[in-house]
Amino acid sequence: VRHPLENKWTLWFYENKNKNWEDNVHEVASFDTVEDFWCLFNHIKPPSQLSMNCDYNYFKNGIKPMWEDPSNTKGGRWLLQLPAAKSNPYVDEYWKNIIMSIIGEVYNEQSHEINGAIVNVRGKGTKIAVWTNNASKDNAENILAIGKKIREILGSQNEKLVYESHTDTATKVGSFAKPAFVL
Ligand code: M7G
Repeated sequence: VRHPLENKWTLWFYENKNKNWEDNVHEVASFDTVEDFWCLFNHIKPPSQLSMNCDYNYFKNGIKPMWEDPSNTKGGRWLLQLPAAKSNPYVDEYWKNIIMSIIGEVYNEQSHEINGAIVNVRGKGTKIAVWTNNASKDNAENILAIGKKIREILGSQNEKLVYESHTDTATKVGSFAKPAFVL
């Protein structure tokens, strides 16, 4: 018996091969049942064992994990910045719980605003982000509801969460964009 998911999802993998950023991002596999998700998820390394400068991207099928995708151009991300994965006992757990939350559609009326989630494994630290499709200030209520749900999913560690629009991220100077919201 297979349990269908509300949406079909695609895993993309980023590996730095000194090409254009876009050419380093590759589609790996898609799934639309709980069983196929676990088969894939359990088959690949968790973030803590991934090589430096790699990303996993889980996005709704049809949405590319890039600012330029029409579903992302007006969107943004809830961002969790953590110490480097190898030294952080929470990274894999957080990542698993975040992915389960998006494919399980736990975001209530805001579920349709969720486009995907990304983990960036970097020397300076690991980033986990949930990408949403509407970063407009008018949408603050929904953005904050999603952020609070993410906080719930992460549990009691009280990690800092910041929301940035992709426009701000793409045009930032230095390491950080000015966050639109902080939780
Ligand atoms: P990152 O990999 O998200 O984070 O962005 P990092 O700085 O911790 O490594 C690194 C760089 O990759 C950005 O400054 C961009 O040059 C490029 N890049 C990242 N993303 C998510 C995109 C994207 O969606 N579109 C394009 N064109 N470039 C991107």
